[in-house]
Amino acid sequence: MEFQKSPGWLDWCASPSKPQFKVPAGSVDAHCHVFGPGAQFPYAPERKYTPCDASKEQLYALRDHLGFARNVVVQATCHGADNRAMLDALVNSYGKARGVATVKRGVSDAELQTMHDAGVRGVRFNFVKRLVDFTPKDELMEIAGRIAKLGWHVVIYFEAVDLPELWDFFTGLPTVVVVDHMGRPDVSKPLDGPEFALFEKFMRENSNVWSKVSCPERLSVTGPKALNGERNAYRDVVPFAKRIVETFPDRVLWGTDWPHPNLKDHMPDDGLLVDFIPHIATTPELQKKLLVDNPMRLYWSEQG
Ligand code: 0GY
Repeated sequence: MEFQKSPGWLDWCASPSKPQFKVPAGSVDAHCHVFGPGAQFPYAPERKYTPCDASKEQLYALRDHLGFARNVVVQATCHGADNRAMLDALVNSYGKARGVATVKRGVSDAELQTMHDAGVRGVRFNFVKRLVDFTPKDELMEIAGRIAKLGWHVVIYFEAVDLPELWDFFTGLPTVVVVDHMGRPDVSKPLDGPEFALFEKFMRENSNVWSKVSCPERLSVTGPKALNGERNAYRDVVPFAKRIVETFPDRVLWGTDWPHPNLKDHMPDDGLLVDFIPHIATTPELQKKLLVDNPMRLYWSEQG
């Protein structure tokens, strides 16, 4: 099938630089996606955007280029609950990729088991209104109860302003809960203001809640952008991510978010994005927890 990219779509960076920061051996890119290719794995009819293709081969070439050892491939909303492209990436990764799926209430136990065997270890519940249609919370809670039995976790994606309304649902989830991109804080607001304080309270009071300290390119207001050799990019996001890494060092993950869906302003150089890491995890100990120990515990626990 032929697909037309959404107007203004920004393609991923085809020739990223080599990061100056050498990630520790065995590092995991714990948030990335594959898109199609559309001709092989068509985009979902209910999608809110049509991306450029971004194949498993291209993802794994980036992994090697950046010095990572493993990936966690998160189902992208442009594929809806059709997990075939993500599963195909997992089963062709030689065990170096795990996945996070999107499932509906109708999914069978056999389908869940097949996903588990392929390497899926979580489901994603998305509350970002521009990306997905509403799914009733009782359906999500029912899914959470079923996947908990497989030892999976729930990944949640939401905007900071929606946390108060979603709080009771999130704190009622029976699994580990992983927040995408720190719950999308507005980094133009104070670090110690009420909005980010609520997110810290969410993590502090709920020891099953983890956070990805990813996506500075999405959260940054004043940059500078990870382009043209800038190795100290997105400085306005650094205090937020650094605070979470230092307060909850055993419950943080990092990912590239390649191929960076829906960026409107610029497409980062992924090598320079990796150079963001030592600004938020400033010691070798914190870097190893963030990039190796934590993701291995969550996604490759059988190797622990
Ligand atoms: C991200 C962020 C976005 C998109 C998706 O699955 C998706 O379509 O997650 C976004 O547009 O903010 O984490 O990749």
